[in-house]
Order: sequence, then C-alpha cells, then structure tokens
Amino acid sequence: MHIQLNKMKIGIVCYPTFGGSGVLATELGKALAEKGHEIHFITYQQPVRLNGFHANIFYHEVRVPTYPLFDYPPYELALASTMVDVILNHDLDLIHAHYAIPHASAAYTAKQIVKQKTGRSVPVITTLHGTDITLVGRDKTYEPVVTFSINESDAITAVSENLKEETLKHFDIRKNIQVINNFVDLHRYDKKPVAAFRQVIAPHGEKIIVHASNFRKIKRIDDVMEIFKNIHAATPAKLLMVGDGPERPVAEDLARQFGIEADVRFLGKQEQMEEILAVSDIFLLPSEYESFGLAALEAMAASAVVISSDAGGLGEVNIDGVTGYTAAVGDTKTMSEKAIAILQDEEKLKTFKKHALKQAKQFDIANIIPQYEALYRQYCRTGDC
Ligand code: GMT
Repeated sequence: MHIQLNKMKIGIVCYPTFGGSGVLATELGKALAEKGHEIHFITYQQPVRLNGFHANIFYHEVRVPTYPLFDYPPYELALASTMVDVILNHDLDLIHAHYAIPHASAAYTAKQIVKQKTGRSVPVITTLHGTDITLVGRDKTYEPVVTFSINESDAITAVSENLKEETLKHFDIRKNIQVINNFVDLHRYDKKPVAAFRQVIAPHGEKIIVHASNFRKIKRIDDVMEIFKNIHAATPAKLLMVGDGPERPVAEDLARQFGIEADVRFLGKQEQMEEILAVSDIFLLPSEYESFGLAALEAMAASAVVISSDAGGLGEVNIDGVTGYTAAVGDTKTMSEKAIAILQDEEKLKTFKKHALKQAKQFDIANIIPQYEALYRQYCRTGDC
C-alpha cells in the first residue's frame, strides 16, 4: 500500500553564488519542490541555479540596511530576522542551514526568537560543506561560534565521510553527524555531445580537457595549467577553464608563459555546465582540499574521466584506477602521466568514461533526496508528515 506522506514547509538558508554548497542547496530545494514540498530560500541574492518559476518555491531576499556607523553591515542579524519573519509568516516546519558560517548561528538566533514569541521550537538542520570546517571555521576568530551552533543544531549532516572525520577531529562535537553525500541529477547530464560545439572548440578532433571552479588558491589552478601543458606536449588537446576568481590572472599568465594560450579558453562563469561537460574527455581537479568535489561528480555524470588529487573526500567520489586517477596534492607529474595514458588509448578512455558514469549513478538525486526527507521527518512537528 502506498502511504501518502504530508508535504513539509522547509526554509533553506545558503550562499547564492557559484560555490558547491549553494549549488547543492539550490538543487536540493528544487528537487524537494518537485516532490510537492514548499521550499523557502532565504539568502541575499537569487541563487544562481534558481532559474524559472516553480509554484512550490519562494525566495526571500535578506536586505542589509547600510548605515554610516557600520563598517561591516551585520548580515547575520538581518538573516536571523528574515528567518524569524519567514518561519512565522509561512509556518515553516524546519530550517535547513547549508554551510555553518554564519547560517547555523543565525538559525540558532532565529530559533530562540521564535521560541520566545510562540513557545515553538523550530528544528534546525545544519549541513557542513567543507571550508566552513576545514579552513574558515577552524580559525580562532570563528571556532567557538561554529562549535556552539553545530552542537545546537537539531541534526547535523556532512557531505562525505572525510568531512565528518575532519569535523570530529577539529571541533568538540557532542552530536551524531550523519553523512548524506552530495548528489547529481543524472538526467540533466544525459546530453549527447553537441557536434557543432565540439567542432568550434576542437576543430581538428583534439581531446577536450575541462576545469571548473571558483579559481581560489585551494583549487591549485597552477597545477591545472602545469598538467595541461604536459598533456598538450604529448597529444593534441584543448583546455576549457570554467569559472572565475582570484587565481584567473595567474592561470592566464601561465598559459602565455607555457606558450599554450591558443589552446586554452577561459569561459568565465557558466550556468549551462551540462553542454560543456558533454564534450569533455577529462576533468581536472587537483585541489589542495575538497570535502567532496561536486564539480567532479557533475563531470562524471556527463561521462568525463576525472584526474584529481586524493585530498579530503575526493577519493570517495573519484575511484583511483577506475573512474579516473587520484594522486597526492601537487603531484602534477603523476596526474599528467595518467591523463596522457588515458587520452592516448581510445579503449581505455571509453572504459574509464563508462566507469565514471556508473559511479555517478550511486550519487543520483533519486538516491539522496529520500535521505534528506527521512531526516526532516524525524524532526517534523506533528510526527505524521
Ligand atoms: O570549493 C569551493 O570553492 C566551494 C565550496 C562551498 O562551500 O560552496 O565547496 C564545498 O562544498 C561543496 C558542496 O558540498 C563540495 O563539493 C566542495 O568539495 C567543498 N569545497 C571544499 O571543501 C574546498
């Protein structure tokens, strides 16, 4: 017998930019809305992947009034106040905060205010994504607040086993952390390569290598350029650099220095990653750290082979010798050799591509969304939703 479960009203707090945590939170909200839940995004800007109209999706912009006295406008206070407003006026069942800083602590504040006003304790679920734990959150400036607000969350999730371990190692967490992996909507990446696009990018049948990120130091963009230089010397290839950020000028300089600038294209921030990934052979992600590596998973969903570092949770996603290769951070020699060996052997490339897609299927949206729904239901106020 099919039991019709009640729909929930969920507030999602996230960063609206191109970062993985915002992408994940937005895709989660869209998928939950598809299933009939009412989703309220609360953030300072329309999330990049939140395009188009959906009857079950609401967007509440957090406005931070400026005042000459404020050198630092207090976003966290404005966020907490907006959350209170949305919780009360839309009768939310729970708040799901993505990225601890400052979302988990703002959610804690909102929860206390709602409790004082109504007596009701609104559940707060916090999902840890990476640098909120491994980099920024560990800084003494934030650590006490991060530890406190994680412990005060009703439930905590981490996007990989590695991130869970890192959190328990560096923070005094007294609650269980549930691992719910990041996901990908396989259907979206099920695109046939667009011949015309491939023709423009690689007119002589060159292999297509892709890197996508926010071009921060942690992504080791110089390693991307070094690896591509070696690939380029061994086999005809083009590099597509997707995204933007502080390290982009460094990468452009290196391309010129290496004499490969004609075969490197900087595409800037792109919303239609599916089309780019559909024509790619290898995806490079040599990061210093990745809690998960959502960008690599999206590439695998489009059957691209991943050459990455083995940092953080990357090894949980990219299986060394199966879906691609992993090597120690900074070992551009191994990463280059492995990439060249795959690119020069059509059969091997085909097999690795097949394995990459198979592995991505494990992280299909259909397998992961029910895990979030089950978690939400544990905290639902009526117990029957
Ligand atoms: O890596 C980034 O630059 C963005 C960052 C974020 O917080 O948006 O991504 C983190 O969360 C993603 C989604 O869970 C993960 O796939 C990324 O691996 C993680 N980044 C790091 O751990 C450096």
